[in-house]
Order: sequence, then C-alpha cells, then structure tokens
Amino acid sequence: GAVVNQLGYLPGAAKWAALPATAGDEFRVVRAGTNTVVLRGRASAARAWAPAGQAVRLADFSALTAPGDYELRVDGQASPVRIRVAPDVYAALTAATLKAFYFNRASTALEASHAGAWARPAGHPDTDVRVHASAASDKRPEGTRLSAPKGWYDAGDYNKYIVNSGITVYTLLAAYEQFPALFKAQHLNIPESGNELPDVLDEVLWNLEWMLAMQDPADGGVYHKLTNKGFDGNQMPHEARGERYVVAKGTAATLDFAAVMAHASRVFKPFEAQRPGLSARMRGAAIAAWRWAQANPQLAYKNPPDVRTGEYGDTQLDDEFAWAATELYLSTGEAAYRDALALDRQTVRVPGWGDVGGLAWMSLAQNRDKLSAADAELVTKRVRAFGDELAATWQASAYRLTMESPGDYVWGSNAHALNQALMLIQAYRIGGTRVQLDAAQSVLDYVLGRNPLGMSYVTGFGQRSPMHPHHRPSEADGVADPVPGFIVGGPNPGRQDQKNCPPYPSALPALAYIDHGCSYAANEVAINWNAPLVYVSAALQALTPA
Ligand code: G3I
Ligand code: 9MR
Repeated sequence: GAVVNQLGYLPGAAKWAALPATAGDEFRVVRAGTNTVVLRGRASAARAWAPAGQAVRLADFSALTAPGDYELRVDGQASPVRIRVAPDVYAALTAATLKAFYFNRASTALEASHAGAWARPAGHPDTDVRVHASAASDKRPEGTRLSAPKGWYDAGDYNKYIVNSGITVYTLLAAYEQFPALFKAQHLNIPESGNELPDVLDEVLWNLEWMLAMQDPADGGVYHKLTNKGFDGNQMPHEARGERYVVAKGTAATLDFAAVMAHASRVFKPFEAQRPGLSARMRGAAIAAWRWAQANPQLAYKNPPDVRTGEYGDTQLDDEFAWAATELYLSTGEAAYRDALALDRQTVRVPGWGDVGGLAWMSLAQNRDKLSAADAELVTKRVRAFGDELAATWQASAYRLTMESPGDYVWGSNAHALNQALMLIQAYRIGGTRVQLDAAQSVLDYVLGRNPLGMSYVTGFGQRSPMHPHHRPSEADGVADPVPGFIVGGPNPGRQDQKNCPPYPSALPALAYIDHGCSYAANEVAINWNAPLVYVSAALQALTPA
C-alpha cells in the first residue's frame, strides 16, 4: 500500500507519500475517523525506481498544513494510511535517539528511574585494562594496566572505538551548537538531568571523558580502540567479563581525536564556570594529538592477528588531516593549521566514519566569520553546490530520495542517507534553497517509513519498527521490546552476515533487509548511525518554516 513518514510531518514541511504503481490516479486526505475531505490531489505517473526494482507513483500533499490527524485514501488501495501533522511530531524522536546513548553507556548501572524496563547492572568498568602488544611503548610496555572507564558501547557489541566515537561526538555537539534552544529545553531523564549543563552535553561528556583517557600522555598518540580480543556472546554487559585491551595507536584515531577535542573545547568554553579547566584541557589534548600525527602521518590501523573485533580501518588519511587542521585552526586561529588544511584541494563529500572531510566543511560553514573573505566565499560556494547536487538527485528521483545509486546502499545505509540530509542542511543554512530542506525532509521520511518495506527503522517509533536489532542488551535482557530510540543500519545488499543466518527476502538495494538478531550487516545499531538522526530530526524542527 501507500507509505508515509509514520511519525508524521511538521506543518510547513514538504509531504510525500509513495504509492504502488497499481494505485489509481486520485488521492484524498480526510480528517481521521470521518469522511470530511480536506485535500484532493492526483498521483504522479508511475516511474521505475531502480533501488527497489519496481515502479512507484507519488502523492504530494504538502498543501496539508493544518495540525491534526488525517487519513490518506488512494483510489484502488484498500487500506487508508494514517497521517499526523503537528509542530512537535519529532520532539520525542530527537529525545529518544539521544537517550539511546545513555542506554549504551559502559561502566555504569542503568537505574530503573532512568531506564525503566531496560534497567541493568553495570558492565565493563574498564578501570583495569591491559596494554596490548601492538600498543606497547617504553613507558607503557605490553601488559601495563590502564584505566579508561565510561564511554558508549559502539553498537550491538561492547567495544569502544575512537574512530567511530569521533564522528559521533562531533555530530552531536554540532547539533547542539547549531540548534541550542531545542537542546536546552530538552529533559532526557538521565542521571545528570537538572545539573548545570544541558543534557546533551552531559551525555556527550560521558564519552569525551573516556576518549581523553585513550591518549598516551607521554607522546599525545591515541589508542585506536579499547576492546576484547573477540566479540562477546549474546550476554548482558555485566555478564561479559572478557579481558579488555587498548590496541595500537593509529593516525586516523589520533587525528579524529584531535578534531573532536578541538571542536569540543569551543563548545565547552562558555561553561568554564561549571567545568573549570575542561575547555583548555581539551584544547591541549588536541594539540598534542596533532603533533603525534605530524610525526606519525601514515600509521593506518589494522587488527593484529589475535584481535578480531571491529576494525574501522582506513588507509586514506587526507580527510582526517583536513578535519583536524580545520578544527584546530578554528579553535586557535594559528596560521599553521590553516595552511595544513589546504582548503582548495578538499572536495565536499557525504561524511562517514572513514571519510570525515565533510565534517571539516560543516565546521567551516558554521564559522565563516573566522575565515578570510576569500575562504568564506569558497566555503559558501562549495557547500551550496554540493547541496544543489544532492537536491538535483532528489528532484530527479522517482522516489523523491537522494539514495539513488547502488553505492548508497552500504552497511549502515540508513546513516548514509541521514548524512546526505545533514549535508543538505549545511547548504540550506548558509543561504541555500528550499529544495535542499525538502530533500533532507524526504530522507527523514524514508527512514521513518516512506520506503518500499514500509518500515520505520527506529526501535520503538512508528507502526512497524525493528523488534530484533543486533544489539546484545536488546537480545539478552528478556524484555520483549528492544531498547528504544536506536536506528538500525538498514538495507545492505552486501549481506555480510554469518552463513547460518536466515536469507534476506531480497537482494535489491533498498529491499535487502531483515529484522533478525543475527543480522549485523542490516539490523545492527551503532552510535555513528544514531547521531545524524539526532542532528537531522533536530535541524528540521528548528529550520522548517511554520
Ligand atoms: O569502501 C568500500 C567501497 O569502496 C566499496 O564500493 C563498497 C562495496 O561493498 O564497500 C566499501 O567498504 C565497506 C566499508 O564498510 C566502508 O563503508 C565494506 O564493504 C563494509 O564491509 C564495511 O562495513 C563496516 C563494518 O563494520 C565491517 O567492517 C561498516 O562500515 C561499519 O559501520 C561496521 O562497524 C561495526 C564495527 O566494526 C563493530 N561494531 C559494530 C559496527 C556496526 O556494524
Ligand atoms: O556483534 C558483532 C557486530 O558488532 C559486528 O558488526 C559484526 C561484524 O564485525 O560482528 C558481530 O559479532 C559476530 C562475529 O563477527 C562472529 N561471531 C558472532 C558474533 C555475533 O553475531
């Protein structure tokens, strides 16, 4: 049948439904539970949409702006589809997707007063981890004991990875930086709620404190990850007691750390009275990390033979250098960092854990007042042009979606879509055009149900959402509902799951998905996938004209 955003639409937003090719020509919107027609329209002609190997028609009901509950009725379609229009349709989503980070906290018990049915004992204290052979140094030989508690579990597994933490923390802090009013008004019911910081900053500090402990004070280098040697079984955190290690320092981890700490030092600067010395400490940590990376520019991480947890390996490090240089320049104003950035040689791309160049452009766009007139103009031009490209893809798409190419449907495709939206929003914010905002909205609609599977990919949200994410606590806690507020990776024709997992119903890019705990390639959760959902849902609320 017809599919829409299952949470609904902001009054002023663009509103699209996708209809089967067999749908009739006319659609009507009626007040829920009545036959009172408030809008009539004609569906677009059927067009083939390659990612799902099927033809689709579209209904544009953007003219429906009055808040309320409605039904979309389409000629030739038996069941009507519920539609909500309201200014607060995404408020609970933004809060829950941020609260999900709290649910993934390491080293602490989740109390029922904050976690409800998903309360659990503390796991992974990480106060006594060993230096792995790959990370050994003179002052810290193999086997040295370190303390690096807190942080978030990366995903469905219980390990902590600096590279993936980097983009995640940045995205959350950027959301706060760009839309502070929304986050200051938020009450997440986390242990720190009600203290002198906005909840989002308290939550991010949980991970930043861990990250700071991952830097070797002797040389500024940063360990790539803190993990077990192999993945844990399907156990609760407190039952997973495998030996923990810090593994190899690496250039990508150290540069991502430098970028995040430099950025965080700016975000926390106004909170000097509440957190004395924190901003300066982060800035110092960023500078020390940068120096280490200058001396070790090519240490691409690879798992040592005895370490089998997530690799987050990346050999292309230009973008990490550019991002770190950008953040250090914006935090210190020092010309050396601006020169290292080599702005004119960087292209704008959709960010991801292994390609962080887009984050540099995002910070530059936000801080054009700190750039020379020529650089500010270049940033404006490039970021807008990239937004125009994505918006043109959206306009030409039979599904009205930026996810048009097979390469978009990677492991974590839902987050790739959201990061496209994030870049569209950067363009819109610096004098871009309305189509960029509308294209970003369509991405949110896609992950919340306007997709060929009719799935809202966020646990606990929408009429049909994942019940069996690859997330150890959700699988092992004995609670029927998964931990709420997590977006799953989504369709991934690569289907890199284990052989004994059930087959996917389809291998087509936008259909290659299965709601099964076995499927880490399509149904895992991850911190770097939730962060752009927090960002995009907040941005659309803040930016969509009423
Ligand atoms: O870069 C290539 C691209 O050139 C090629 O066209 C494409 C075709 O398949 O593949 C691209 O590489 C992919 C890579 O991600 C970059 O996107 C790999 O196929 C794909 O297997 C790889 O997936 C990563 C996965 O770990 C396996 O390493 C995911 O991005 C990454 O999100 C995921 O992260 C895991 C952690 O390791 C462990 N914790 C859970 C987390 C989420 O599943
Ligand atoms: O749970 C792990 C998940 O976080 C990773 O994304 C995935 C791929 O690296 O691996 C999962 O762990 C599985 C491991 O690779 C093989 N044995 C079974 C583990 C749980 O399904």
